[in-house]
Amino acid sequence: MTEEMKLFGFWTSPFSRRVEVGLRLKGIPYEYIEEDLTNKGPLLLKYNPVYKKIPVLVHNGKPVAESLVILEYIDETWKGYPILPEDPHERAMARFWAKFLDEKALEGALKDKKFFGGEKIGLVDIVGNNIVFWVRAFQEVVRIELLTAEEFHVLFKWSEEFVGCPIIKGSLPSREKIMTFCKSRLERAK
Ligand SMILES: N[C@@H](CCC(=O)N[C@@H](CS)C(=O)NCC(=O)O)C(=O)O
Repeated sequence: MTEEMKLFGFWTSPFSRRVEVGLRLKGIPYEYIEEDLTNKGPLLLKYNPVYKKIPVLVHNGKPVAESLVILEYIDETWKGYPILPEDPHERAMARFWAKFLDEKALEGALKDKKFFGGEKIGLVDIVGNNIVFWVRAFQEVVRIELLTAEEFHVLFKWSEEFVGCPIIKGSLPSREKIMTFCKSRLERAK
């Protein structure tokens, strides 16, 4: 059976980016549909009537909403490239830190590992992509350094490894697009 995979997202959203990274790591082809969040389409409202938010993944007509739920769905449906560890306790820890990262970022969970997922990118790395993505862009635009190699060397090293990954690189908007967006936001805030 041919799989039909549609992702409703928005280009600045780190939440839809999480899903794109997950799909790319698994090698699953998908159709990306950019949603106008100022004028939400009938399909988004139909597929996510509770939150009316992107991302929504629609697999063979069946919608799944909420980025963390979608990542787990992807991981359970396609076995290649596991996003969550196999061991139940390690899985619980990955879920704990992923949830924690949704609110705060910290170096403790990383310790001396290359990625939160160990040697490979896993759930927590995917969830943490918004740190890399936005902190680095904004700090460049406002010319202040929040995530510096000196102060946060563990996180900094991780962010370098993460953005350096070909699959991650391919799923991020261009630097130019990010910079233009950050600058316009900054101007609006002034
Ligand atoms: N908890 C959600 C958050 C998703 C979210 O905040 N999406 C935003 C875009 S970044 C959205 O759709 N906003 C539209 C709205 O709030 O009306 C997830 O992890 O998927």
